[in-house]
Amino acid sequence: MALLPILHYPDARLHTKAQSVAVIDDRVRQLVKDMAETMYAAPGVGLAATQVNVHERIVVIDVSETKSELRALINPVILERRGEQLCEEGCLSVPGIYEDVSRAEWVRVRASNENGEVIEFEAEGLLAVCVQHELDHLDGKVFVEYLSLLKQNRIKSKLAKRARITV
Ligand code: GNR
Ligand code: NI
Repeated sequence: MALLPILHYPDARLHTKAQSVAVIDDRVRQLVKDMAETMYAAPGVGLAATQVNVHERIVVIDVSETKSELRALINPVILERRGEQLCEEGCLSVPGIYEDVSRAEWVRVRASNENGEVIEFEAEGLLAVCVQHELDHLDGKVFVEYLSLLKQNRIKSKLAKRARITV
C-alpha cells in the first residue's frame, strides 16, 4: 500500500486527457488500492488517476459516511444525465477552495470494476456530483474551470502563493 502525491492546481499535468485502460490486471488493481488509500487519508470522497499523475481512465469514489462503499470505476462513461443541481464543490487538487458548481442531478454510469466486470448504476445527489467531478478530471478538467475567469485567476494566485511558502 502507498500514499500517492496529489497534483495541485495550477499544475499543467491536471489538464492531461487520460487514456482508456486496455487490460485490468494486477497493476491496475494495485493502483486502485493505492488511490483508495490516498483518497481515504486525504480525506476525500473521490479521486481520479489524473490527480496522482497517472493519465489512465481510473477513478475511486466513496461518498458513504462509514467509508464502506468503495467503488472503482475503470473507463467510466455517463450514459444519461437528467436535471440540474447546484453543489458546493471542493477538490483535493485545489485545497481550501469551495465554490458552487451546477451539475446534472441524476446520471446513469457504466464502467468496469477492478475485476473487469462491467457495472452500471444510477446516481443522484453527492454521488452524481462526484462522478461528474471525477470524469471531468479524466478529461483534464478541474472544477474551477466552471467559474468566472476572475475567480480562476484569484484561485491561481492564492494557490501559487501558498505553494511558494510550503516549498
Ligand atoms: O473530496 C471531495 N469532495 C467533493 C465535494 C463536493 C464535490 C466534489 C468533491 S470531489 C473531492 C475529491 C476530489 O478532488 N476528487 O477529484
Ligand atoms: Ni477533484
